[in-house]
Amino acid sequence: MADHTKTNIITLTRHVLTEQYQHKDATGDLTLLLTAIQLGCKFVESCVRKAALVYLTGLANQTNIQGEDVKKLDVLANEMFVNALRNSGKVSIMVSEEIDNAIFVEEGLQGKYCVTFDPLDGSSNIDAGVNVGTIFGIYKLDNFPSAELKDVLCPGTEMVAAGYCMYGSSCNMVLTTGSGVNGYTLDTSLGEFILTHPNIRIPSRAKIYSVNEGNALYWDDACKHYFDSVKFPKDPARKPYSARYIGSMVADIHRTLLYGGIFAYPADKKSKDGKLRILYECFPMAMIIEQAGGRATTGKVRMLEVVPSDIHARSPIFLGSSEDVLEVEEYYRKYDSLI
Ligand code: P6P
Repeated sequence: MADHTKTNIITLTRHVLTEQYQHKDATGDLTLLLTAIQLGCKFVESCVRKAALVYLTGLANQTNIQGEDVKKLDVLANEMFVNALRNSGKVSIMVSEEIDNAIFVEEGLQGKYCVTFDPLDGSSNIDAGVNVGTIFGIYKLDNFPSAELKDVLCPGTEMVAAGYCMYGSSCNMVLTTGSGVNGYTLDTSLGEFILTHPNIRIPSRAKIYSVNEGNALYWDDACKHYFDSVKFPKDPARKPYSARYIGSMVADIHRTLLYGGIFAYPADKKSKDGKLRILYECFPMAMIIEQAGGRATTGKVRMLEVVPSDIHARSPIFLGSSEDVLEVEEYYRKYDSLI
């Protein structure tokens, strides 16, 4: 039998359609929405790729709601995703890390989905050539065409899909539509995301911890004792964990998903709710990790069961290999502390 692998290419669109057809009520709308997201990611990939060459990495002399200096690439990425999602005709509400308020799409272009996204997470690392990424979560409106803020201020368990696109040595999209996690690599010659990592499963445990230890002075007791337990194991048979922290969430999560271990951005005395935003950082990554067989917690409760108080609300988060995250939960039960 001839090898047709090279001509039997499974693109992201074909793969999602195959999954969609397994749902009797599928209309193809999610597939078309994901096509718009793919366009945004391809655009951002091309900009990040040449950022240094066209001086796109300089500050845009603006600040976003987070009070962070906004780099030009952030502005470009945000505009691209807003336009692509609006013109897909499949979205009624958008929440962007770069925009203070939710965007309600005008009549005539409304669709039955809500999309939360961080168009370019980790952008402060761009000048150093560190991997950055786009993170997104997708909700389905229960009462379309009615669309209200409460449709996105709900638990992460309501998401129907979540994903990220990492811009690095290659461009990798990781996506779940609720039936497992798949990875796709952008073939720039075809302009298509190709299925390269089918059915990703996270190891149940791995000796890697990923946290910004520069905040250790401010951690609560549970956090301090947990990380001490993996750095200075009491059991002589257990080796210390390795430290891996990039400071770009998409890159740290991608490594955690593939290699296992634990990623954390805990609450601390400086930031009582932690730093990462629930709707477009914590929830999408928590859904991906759970769909790959891992766990995601605030320390006290399942991450996906949190109800955000506002669209830019933050939360502490620990996620990764199930056995490692279960140990964190034990420490929080034992020390019952959250700043
Ligand atoms: P820190 C990037 O700014 C980001 O939002 C995430 O991508 C990353 O995980 C985190 O902040 C890093 O924060 O305080 O460790 O620099």
